[in-house]
Amino acid sequence: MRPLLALLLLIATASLAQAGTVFLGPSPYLSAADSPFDLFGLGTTFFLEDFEDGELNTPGISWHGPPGIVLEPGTLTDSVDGDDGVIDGYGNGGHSLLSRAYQIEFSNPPSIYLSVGLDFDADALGFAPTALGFAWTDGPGIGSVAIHLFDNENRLISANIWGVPFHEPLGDHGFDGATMEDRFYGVFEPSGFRRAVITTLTQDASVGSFELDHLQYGLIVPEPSGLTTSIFLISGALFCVRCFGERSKSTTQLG
Ligand SMILES: [Ca+2]
Ligand SMILES: [Ca+2]
Ligand SMILES: [Ca+2]
Ligand SMILES: [Ca+2]
Repeated sequence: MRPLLALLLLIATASLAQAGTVFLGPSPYLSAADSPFDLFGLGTTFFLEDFEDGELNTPGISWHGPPGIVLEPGTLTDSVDGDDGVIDGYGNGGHSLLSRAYQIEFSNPPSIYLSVGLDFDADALGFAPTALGFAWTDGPGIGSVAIHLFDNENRLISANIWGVPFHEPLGDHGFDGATMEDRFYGVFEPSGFRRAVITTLTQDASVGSFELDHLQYGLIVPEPSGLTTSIFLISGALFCVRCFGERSKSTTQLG
């Protein structure tokens, strides 16, 4: 097995056994209404960056590594469907984020890792975020999606790979902004995190980036009883390690 992939699988498997961590998705996502997080109200403990103002500028978040490129509305842009005002199967009229980080492993065939790195400022936020999600909107037709979370000492604390690496149906093999294949991925990590890396894994050498949208993150507080407060609107379409009872009081701010 390829060394980098083996490492990714090892840490993903280890983290799945970690108590309290919940991975969410993939689930269809056409607007913020499809988020499994409780988005009630706009506030101070949860944020959603939809890139519609052309920038990554919601509170307490910045690039780690190469900044992504915010795509303006256009024929190749694959925003979340509802951002252009109408859910019609296309996201061309909105803005999305295009990844820039690219790593290739020269196996046969070569393995390609496309990623977006994000830092979270706990001082600015007033807390270390415990929840992260996003909508994957475009990229290779065959591949997988991964999230890796790190603490304030840059130690990996949880990770997951959705799908069989390099073999899972992922994109729609088109570049026209269609939204049928758009999917939400997310994680609840009760210990809090300071950095996240979102990766698309593929062996399709013709694809050098992927698009995401609706980055969402914030504070979810476990209950004193030890049962984690559920801030997720659990649906049958969501994959979860553990399902919980109540909804949180977290609030959301569109960016
Ligand atoms: Ca639309
Ligand atoms: Ca958007
Ligand atoms: Ca799409
Ligand atoms: Ca913004």
